[in-house]
Amino acid sequence: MLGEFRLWPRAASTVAEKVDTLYLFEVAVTVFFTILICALVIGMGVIYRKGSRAARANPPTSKWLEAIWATVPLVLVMVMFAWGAAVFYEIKTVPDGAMKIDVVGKQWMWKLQHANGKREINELHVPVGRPVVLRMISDDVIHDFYVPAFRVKQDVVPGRYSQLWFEATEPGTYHLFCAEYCGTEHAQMIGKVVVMEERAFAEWLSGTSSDDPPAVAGEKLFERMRCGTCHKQGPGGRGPSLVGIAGKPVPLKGGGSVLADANYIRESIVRPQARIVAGYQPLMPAYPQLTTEELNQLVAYIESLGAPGDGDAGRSDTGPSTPVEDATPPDENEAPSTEGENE
Ligand code: HEC
Ligand SMILES: [Cu+2]
Repeated sequence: MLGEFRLWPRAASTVAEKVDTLYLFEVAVTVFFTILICALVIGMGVIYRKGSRAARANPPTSKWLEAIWATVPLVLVMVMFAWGAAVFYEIKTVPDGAMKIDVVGKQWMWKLQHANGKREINELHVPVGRPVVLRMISDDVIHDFYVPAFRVKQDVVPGRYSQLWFEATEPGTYHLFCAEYCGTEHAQMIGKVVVMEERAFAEWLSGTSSDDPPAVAGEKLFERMRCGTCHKQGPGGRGPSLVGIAGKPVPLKGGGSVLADANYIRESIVRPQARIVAGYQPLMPAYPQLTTEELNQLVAYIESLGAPGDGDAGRSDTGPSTPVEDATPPDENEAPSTEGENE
């Protein structure tokens, strides 16, 4: 609960205990060697103090002793490395079908939006026992989304999406902090994560919301900005069709290709000249007037255009990326399904 004094934050996510176990192991190893080394330094200091009668002739030399004190630390450090890498990999790998939530950090608040359009400020409601993935971006300076009880923390930077996933294991209310100093009111940039039972969450989520889902808002914006004058749904436009590009490799002018993840799509709108699609002219104007949220909406809309499966591929920017050689050919039988996962 908030406000209660504890030495250790509650462990309320699937990774929390794993992080704690690793952390305790490292603390235990450190404490053990600190005590051992201090004891030896003090003990030897006393035994061999000036004027003591300790035998000083023939100091013992042993190759075995040296081998041991080189090998034991090496093994311990390699265990920490392998164990740490395994836990890190788990924290960084978003499970399939995770529930998607948009996060915008700005001085000095967290703005969140669920896939059905419902918005929250400084408060995030999530269901228990279900993986949730946050797609985060900053409106201004670097912030950092930190939920101690979940043992997850991720920088939220301007101009680029980062992501964070967790699965809460216990209903309750948990602290949310900005963990990157971000200006005068950084200390006020706090909030809470409310973990609810699935049923209560569904009820909460379906409660009144006057906002369109991001993808729908994005479609309206796409029309208002007249993006469709160049981007037709089929071939023949001055710009490429955007249907089904999300999560697929896009061939670039001058060779090579790039995975059309959220960051690429966003960049294509903000700085169209940065990377030009093969076979097209650099005709697209930049859109510096679009706000962070509008860009999120356009990205969500483009991802929803015939995205494979639940569109997850387009949203994972740190997960295992698809090597270009493995790319599915465009004629593969892949019915453009709607976002089945979130509703
Ligand atoms: C004047 C025509 C024109 C307009 C208007 C236009 N685009 Fe483009 N767009 C292009 C062209 C040409 C390309 C391909 C060349 C390039 O990469 O810049 C492109 C590329 C893109 C890409 C990358 C596509 C890919 O296959 O990798 C995205 C995403 C995109 N545009 C989104 C938009 C959005 C969103 C808008 C409206 C806010 C918009 N465009 C308005 C001409 C246009
Ligand atoms: Cu901040």
